[in-house]
Amino acid sequence: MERTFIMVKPNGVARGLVGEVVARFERRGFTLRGMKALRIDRALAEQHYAEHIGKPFFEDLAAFITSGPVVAMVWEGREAITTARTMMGVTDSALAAPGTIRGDYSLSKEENVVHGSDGPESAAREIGLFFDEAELV
Ligand code: IDP
Ligand code: MG
Repeated sequence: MERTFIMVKPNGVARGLVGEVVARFERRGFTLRGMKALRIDRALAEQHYAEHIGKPFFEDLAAFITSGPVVAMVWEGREAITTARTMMGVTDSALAAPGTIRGDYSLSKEENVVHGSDGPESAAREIGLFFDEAELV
């Protein structure tokens, strides 16, 4: 069994899409191990998106991700990381396939509703960034 870090971004929370995202992971068969609503501050944004610091879109990304509450989750299941990325769709929502979260709920490259870890190392790092071990069931 594998764990992945999934987050509903500020536009997804503001638009009332938390339940929609949760329902998809539940119905797919994943087990919810942790969940919290929080407001990301600048320092956490820089840690979470460390790989993107210095890229042209980083300042807009940091402003967006700190703009309102997010919902952070840990989901567990077989091939969780890859399967979650498939369920989310590609980064640019306009290109994301219908039936994916981004492909069903966004047209934006930046405000693309959800974040999901892209590999085992980032999953472990991101889970540790947002959750204490005691917060995971
Ligand atoms: P991912 O979320 O699909 O893993 P990443 O390349 O890791 O995509 O980028 C992180 C986030 O940064 C994206 O989800 C999106 O919100 C934003 N982003 C990525 N590329 C661009 C861009 O070219 N313009 C604006 N925002 C971008
Ligand atoms: Mg990424």
